[in-house]
Order: sequence, then C-alpha cells, then structure tokens
Amino acid sequence: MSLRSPLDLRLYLVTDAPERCRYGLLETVKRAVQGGVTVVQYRREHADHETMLQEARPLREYLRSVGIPFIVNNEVELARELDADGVHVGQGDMPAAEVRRRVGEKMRIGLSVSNESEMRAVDPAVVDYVGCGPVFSTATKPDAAPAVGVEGWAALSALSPLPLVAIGGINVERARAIRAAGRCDGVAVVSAICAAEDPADAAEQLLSTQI
Ligand code: TZP
Repeated sequence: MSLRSPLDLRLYLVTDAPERCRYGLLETVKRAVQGGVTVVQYRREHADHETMLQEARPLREYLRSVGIPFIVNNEVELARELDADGVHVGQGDMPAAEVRRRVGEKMRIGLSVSNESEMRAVDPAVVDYVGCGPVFSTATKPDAAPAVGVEGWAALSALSPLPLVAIGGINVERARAIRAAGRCDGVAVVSAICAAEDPADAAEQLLSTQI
C-alpha cells in the first residue's frame, strides 16, 4: 500500500520569483491560501541554494501551520531539507525513478508532461500526479513546450494513469473550458494569482470553476 495519501489538486499555486509576486512571496501565498488554494509549489529559477532555502523556509512553515501541502520544484535536496510534502520534476530534470530513490516512499512526486509519448511513459508506481501542459502559451515559462490547446488537453488527460493538473496560461475563463473538456483534477497557475491585484479573490474565482 502507498505511504502517500492523494493530494487535493483542485487549485495548485506555483509561485513566481518574489519580485514578480505583487505582495512578495509569503504574503501572496497567504492571500492565495485565504482564497482557497489547495496545494502550493515553490518554483524558483536562477537562485542559489541558500537564497532558495531562505525564501522557501517561511513558506514551508506557514503552509504546515495551515495544513496545505508544500511542493518544491526540481530541487530534490531542498525538498528533503525542508521536509516538503512533494517534489515536482520536469522531463529534463532528474528522472522520476532517481528522485524516488533519493526522497523515499513518503514524499509525493509530480511530473510535467507535454505530449502523448511522455504521458505513456509515466510510471504510476513512482509518480503521484501529472502536471500537463502548457495548455495555453505563457510568458511565465519562456522555454515551455508548445501549447497543446484545449483539445490536446482533452486527449492527453484521457491517457493519464494518474491524477492530473492543467498548467499554462490559465485564467478563470480558460479554467472553465479545460474542466469542461476532459478529466481534470485541478488547475495550476502562476501569474493568475501571483500577479493578481487581489490574490485571494483570484484564487476564489479559479476554485469556483471546479464543478
Ligand atoms: N510549466 C508549464 S507552463 C508553466 C510552468 C511552470 C508556467 C505557467 O505560468 P502561468 O503564469 O500560469 O501561465
């Protein structure tokens, strides 16, 4: 039996760099949690380990205090150090099987998938959930794979052996379209919450698209 309980993926916040979070990293996350996000991933590019540790530790502590799962993007050692609930990796990062060896059986592993062959290669014995996209093109991740669109999402989601979240260019209207188009356990957003004037309200609206 798995040691890992399933995550509530309905509204998955992926954090932007602190300077692109309208209220700074921690305060933006707090407001988003007030609005109902169900899981938070710390994602950071171009920062050294110490910087990431200093930014992520307060997030980790806050999220633990409110019972919201905390995921670390890509940085396996950081995830271990912070006793994260999960680590998320992309196709170009450390292979999921190697991540599993390093983090043990308790930590969740999420994997990014952008096309059918990647989806067919997902090993549900190793991975816990899939992040699928980008569904729409996005300025937040300039090196992302081409957008799959709502139809591509519908086709990919039907193939998923695991719970999955849609990611990439998602706003309220698009979240509705995605949820209507195929199986969808949740939506993951960066800018729709981090750049919002009112992150709590943005989260509430995104969550309300869940049928
Ligand atoms: N992976 C695929 S697209 C993306 C990531 C991390 C960025 C999504 O950002 P936004 O601002 O929600 O489009």
